[in-house]
Amino acid sequence: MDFSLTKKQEMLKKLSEQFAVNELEPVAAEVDESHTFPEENFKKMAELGFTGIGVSRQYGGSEGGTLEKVIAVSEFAKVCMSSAAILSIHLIAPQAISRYGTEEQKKKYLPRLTRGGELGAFALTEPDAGSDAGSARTTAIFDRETNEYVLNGTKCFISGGSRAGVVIVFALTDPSKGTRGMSAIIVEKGTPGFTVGKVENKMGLGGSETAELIFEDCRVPAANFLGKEGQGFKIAMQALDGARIGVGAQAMGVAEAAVDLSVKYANERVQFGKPIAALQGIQWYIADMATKTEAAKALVYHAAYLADSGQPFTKMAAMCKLNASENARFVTNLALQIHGGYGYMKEYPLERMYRDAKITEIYEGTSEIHKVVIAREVMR
Ligand code: COS
Repeated sequence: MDFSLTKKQEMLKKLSEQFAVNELEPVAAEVDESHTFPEENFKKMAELGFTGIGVSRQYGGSEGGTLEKVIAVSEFAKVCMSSAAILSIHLIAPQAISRYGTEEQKKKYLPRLTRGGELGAFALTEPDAGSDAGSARTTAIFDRETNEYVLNGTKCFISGGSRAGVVIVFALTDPSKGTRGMSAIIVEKGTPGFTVGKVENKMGLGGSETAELIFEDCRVPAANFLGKEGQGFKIAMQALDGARIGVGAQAMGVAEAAVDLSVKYANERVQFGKPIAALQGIQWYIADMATKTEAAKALVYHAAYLADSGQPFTKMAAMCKLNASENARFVTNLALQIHGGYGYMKEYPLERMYRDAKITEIYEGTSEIHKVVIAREVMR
C-alpha cells in the first residue's frame, strides 16, 4: 500500500506544522494550565481552512478527507494536544451535516462551522450512557401543532459543549424502540431550554473544555432534524468511526513528538561522563518507542486510506485507535522516564503530554469498547 502524500497533502503538512510551531506551541502550556479555550487560535484555524476539512468548497469547506484530517491533527498533537482534540472533535459536526444534512441545513450551518469560526460539538454521552451509548435517555418528542421537537435530558462530558454554536444532539424520538428510536438533531447555542451545566476540571486537555449540556423543554424546529427518524444511533456510530481515526492521529502525533524529544534529550544529557544516548538501556527504550510509533502510524494511515477510498473501515478505525492510544501512553511514559526529574517538571512539556495522552485510551470509546468492536468484526 502506498501511503506517500500528494503535493497538496505535503503542503498541508507543512502548513499544519508551521501553524502548530508558530501559533499553538507558544501558548500550549498556558492554555492547559489556565484551562482556557484557545479562542484566537481557533479563529486562525478557521481562517486557514482547518475547520472545513472534509467539507465541500461550495459550503466554505476545504475539501480533502480523512487523511487530511490525520495530517493536521497529528501535527497539532505534536505540540498541543488540546488544540488537536479541539480540531478533531469539531470536525465531527460539519462532516455529519455534510453527509446527512439537507441542502437547507448545509447552506445554513456549514459556512458557519468552516470559515465562520463557529465551534461544533457532538452530544451523545449521558451520565448513565457512556460505553453503553444505546441506553441514552434524552428524548426529543415531536409536537405536531408547532412542528417542533421538544428535547428533555442531560448530556455529559461534551467536548466543546460550553462554547459550541452548533451541537448535534442524539435523542430518542421513539423511546419504545431503543437504539432504533434514536435520532440526530441540530441544536443551536442560545435556543431557549438549552443550558450549559458543569464545566469539568480534568487531568489533561485543559484547553479543550468539557461540559454538561442540559435540555429542559428545549424546542427545536423540525427543519433541524438530521437524517431520518430512528437513524440517529447509526449516524452516531458512523461519526464515531471517523472520529476514532482522529483520536488515532492525536495519539500518533503526541507519540512522534515524545520520541523526538527523547532522542534530543538523550543526546544532550550527560551523566557518568557521556550522553545518556550512549547507554544501551536508553537506546533500547528509544528503539521500542520508535518502532511502536511507526506501527501506530501505519495503522492510522491504513484506516484513513480505507475511509477515503469508500471501503468499510469500522474495524481498522477501532484497531488504529486502540493501538495508537496504548502506544501514546507507553511512549509518553518512557519519554518522561528518560527525562528523569526534568520530565516531571512543568517547565518541560513531557508531564503535559503524558497526562494528555491518557485520554486517548478513554474518549470516543474506551480501549475495552474498541476490543468489543474489533472482536465482533474479526469473529463474525
Ligand atoms: N456503523 C454503522 N452502524 C452501526 C455501527 C457502525 N460502526 N455500529 C453499530 N451499528 C448499528 C448496528 O448495525 C445496529 O443496527 P440495527 O439496529 O439495524 O441492527 C445498531 O447500530 C445497534 O448496534 P449494536 O447492537 O452493535 O449496539 P450496542 O448497543 O451493542 O452498542 C457499541 C455497540 C458498544 C459498539 C456502542 O455502544 C459504542 O460504540 N459504544 C461506545 C460509545 C462511545 O464511543 N462513546 C464516546 C462518545 S463520544 S466522547
